This record gives sequence, structure tokens and C-alpha cells, in this order.
Amino acid sequence: MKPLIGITVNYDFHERIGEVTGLGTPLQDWDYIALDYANAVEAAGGIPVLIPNCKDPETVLPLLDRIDGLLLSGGSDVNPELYHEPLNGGKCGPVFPRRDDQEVLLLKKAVEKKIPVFGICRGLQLMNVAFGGTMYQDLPSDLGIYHSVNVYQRNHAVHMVNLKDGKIRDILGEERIGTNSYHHQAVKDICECGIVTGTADDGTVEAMEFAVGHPFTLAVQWHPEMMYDSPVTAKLFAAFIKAAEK
Ligand SMILES: [Mn+2]
Repeated sequence: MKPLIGITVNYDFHERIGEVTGLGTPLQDWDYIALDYANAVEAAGGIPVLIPNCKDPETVLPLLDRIDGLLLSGGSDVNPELYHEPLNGGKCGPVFPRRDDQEVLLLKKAVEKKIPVFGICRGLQLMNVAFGGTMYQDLPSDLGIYHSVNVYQRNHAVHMVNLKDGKIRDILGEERIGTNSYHHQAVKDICECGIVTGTADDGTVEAMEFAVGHPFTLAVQWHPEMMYDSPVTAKLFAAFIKAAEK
């Protein structure tokens, strides 16, 4: 059978989502995710499975006995409490601890079980924080740099990423690639097991892997799943699915 890839999803308790879609009633919570992730997994030969944000995160842990790979998707900012920093009011975006707590638990158990993990955007940030790293809560006000570039179509490359010695460069066979950029936060202190394998020209961390004892813990800060026609995307997802097949 093709590998099952668990994809984490956004959680939001604002009933406006139901109002906008015309599907909801008042006081409903929502799980939702852009279809790009499932499309990318499907195109690479995997079977996408969405993992809901359960009330008790322990509920979804047995899924790790069934899935072959875990994709930590993009979304809201990671709770600064997880890296023991005060909320930088007005700079950090909305935070949903219910999703953060479940993803940290899923990530740690997936690593224990040697399940390949691929983190995208927030997924990279969550992995760094879960293993002890910290975040810039807002790149424009912290460093005066802009990585939330949403004026182009989503598959358009807006900055370059320089790849260093590591898995991602092995997978792609290139030193420098163009990527999109939809993030206002970025990794600050690197967690102890973290290895930075890609940076933008301004120094922003754009790719990481984690030395946690199994061969596929890869994360990128951009959105490869949105760059649906890019050979970089095809190679990254192919490598992830191949790791999940083992
Ligand atoms: Mn960027």
C-alpha cells in the first residue's frame, strides 16, 4: 500500500469561519487546511490523512501506529509560552495552544517511533521550539526584515535560499534555490539538536534538520506545497514519501 501521511491542520474557535463559508452555526470550532498539502502528498505517491485537533491530544497518538509519515503544516504562530518568553503583544499573531500542544506531542512520539517528519513553515518553527529553540516573534519589528510576501501568486519565488551541507542539499542537488515566503516569524535560537541547512541572503533560517536519531526530520520555512509546479517541491515530497515507505 502507498504510505499514509498524517497532515496536521489549523484550529480556530472564531465562528466567523462558519459565517464566511456559509456552512456553520454560531459557537463552532473549526479545523481547516489548504488543499495544497494533500495535493503535494498525493502527487508524490502518498495517501494524505488529516489529523484533527482533538480535545485530548492523547486521543490521536495511536494514529502513529498507522501512519508512515507526519507532515507538520503551516499556520498560526507557536505559543511563546512554549519557549518561555512573554507574548510580544501586537507582534505575535493569534495563538492556538490546543494545536501547539497536540503537535508537540505528536512530533515527540513520531520521533520516538522513527516516523519520518516533514515540517513546513510553522512546522519548522514548531519543531525548533519543541526541541528547545526560540523564535523572533515578528521579523519586521524585531529585525526590520520582511518575509511575509503575499503580493504574488503563491508559487512565485520571492527570495533565494542558500543550502548548506545536509539532507536538503543532498535531495535537491543544488546550492541555491528560489522560494516563496509567507512568514512574519523566524527561528532565533537554534535548539540543541537543530542543524541549519538553509538560510536566506539576510540570514533568516529557511531549512533545518534535527539530529534526533532517525534519518528524516526535515523542515523548511517556505511553502513548497504552494509551489506546485516546482522541481524543488517534487523532489522534497518524493524524498519524504520515499522515507515513509521504509
Ligand atoms: Mn522566507
